[in-house]
Amino acid sequence: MEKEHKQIIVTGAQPTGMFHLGNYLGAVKNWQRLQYDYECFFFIPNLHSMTCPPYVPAELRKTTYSLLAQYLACGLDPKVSHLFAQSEVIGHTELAWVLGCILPVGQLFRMTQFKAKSQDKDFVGSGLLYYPILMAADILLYNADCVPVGEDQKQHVELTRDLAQRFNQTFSETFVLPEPYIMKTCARVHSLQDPTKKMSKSDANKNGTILLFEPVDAIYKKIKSAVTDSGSGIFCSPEKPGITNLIEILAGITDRRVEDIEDLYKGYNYGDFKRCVAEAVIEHLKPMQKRYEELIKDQSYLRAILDEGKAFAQERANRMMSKVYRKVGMLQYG
Ligand code: ATP
Ligand code: LTN
Repeated sequence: MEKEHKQIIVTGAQPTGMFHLGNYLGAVKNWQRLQYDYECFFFIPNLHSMTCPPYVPAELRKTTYSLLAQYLACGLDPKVSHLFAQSEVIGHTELAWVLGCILPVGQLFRMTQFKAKSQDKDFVGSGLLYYPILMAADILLYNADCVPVGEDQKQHVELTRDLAQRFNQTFSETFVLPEPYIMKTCARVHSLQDPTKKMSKSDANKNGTILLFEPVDAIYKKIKSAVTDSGSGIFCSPEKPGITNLIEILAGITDRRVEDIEDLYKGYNYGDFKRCVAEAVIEHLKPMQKRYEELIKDQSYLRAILDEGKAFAQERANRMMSKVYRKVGMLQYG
C-alpha cells in the first residue's frame, strides 16, 4: 500500500533562555497542534545562538538541553516529530555556504532583524549578517512546505523562498518554495508593560514578559499589574493596546476566538478581567511546569531523544546535500 505523504514542517526557537508567553502562543503551542497533520522537524538552532557574542559556551550547552525540555513540556512529541540539534546534523552549514554564493549581499543588509540587532553594538560579527542564509538552509535542507513562526520571522521565510527560487533557476528545479505559517491571533504578543513593543526575552523591564516556567505567583503579579488604558470596556481597539493584548493572550491560552472573549467579559472591569487572564494562564501552565521540572533532571533521556532525531534528520540531510552538491558541480558529497 502506498504511504501517505504528509507535508513537511521545519521550525525552531533559539536556545537563548527560557520561553515566554509570546514564544508559546505565537509559535510552540501551534507547533504542538500541527505535529499530527504534518511531518515535523522541530530543531534547536544552536548555531544561530553564536551570532551575538559574547556568550558563555557552557551556558549554551545547558540551554540546548533546557530548550529540548521546554519543547517536550509544551507538548512536542518525540514519537511523532523529529527533535534534534542543528549543530549535530551535517549539512546545515554546507547548504548555507552554497546558498550564500547566490544571494546578493545587499539583501542581507536590508533585513529588519539585522538592522535592529546590529544597532548600538560595539561588535557586529559577520554571522549576524549571514544568519538568514543559515535559517534558509535549515528550512530547505528538509524541503519544508511550511514554516510556522511568529510575525517577526516572516521576512526570513520570504528570503528563503527567494533563495529557493534563485537556486532552482540557476541550476535546476530542486527546492520546494516554503510558505510562512503565521497565526492570526497571538502572532505578536506584546509586552505587559509597554504594549506597543513585542514581548521579548531581552526586554530590560522583566515585568513586561511572562516566562512559562517562572513561579506562578510572579506570573499572577505581572498580569495584575499589566499596563492598561484609561477608559473601560473589554474590547480590542488600536486605542486600547493593553487590553487588546490581554484579550489575545486569553483567547490564545484558552483556544477561543477574540470575539468570544469580548462577548464573555463584556461587563467586566479591568481589574477583574486581569484576574481572569492570570488565573487562566496559570491553570494552563501549571502541568507544563511540573513536566519541565521532571524532564530537566533527566539528561540521559534528553540525550537519547536528540540522538534519535539526529539519526533521522541526518539521513534526509544527506539525501538533499548529495543532490545539491551534484547540481552545483562538486564531485561528490562527503
Ligand atoms: P526574543 O525576541 O524574545 O529574544 P526571539 O524572537 O529570539 O525572542 P525565539 O525563541 O528565537 O525568540 O523565537 C521562537 C519563536 O517565537 C519564533 O517563531 C518567533 O517568531 C516567536 N516569537 C517570539 N516572540 C514573540 C512574540 N512576542 N509574539 C509572538 N511570537 C513570538
Ligand atoms: N530565526 C529563528 C530561529 C530559526 C528558525 C530556523 C525558525 C533558525 N532557523 C528555521 C524556523 C525555521 C528565530 O529567531 N526565531
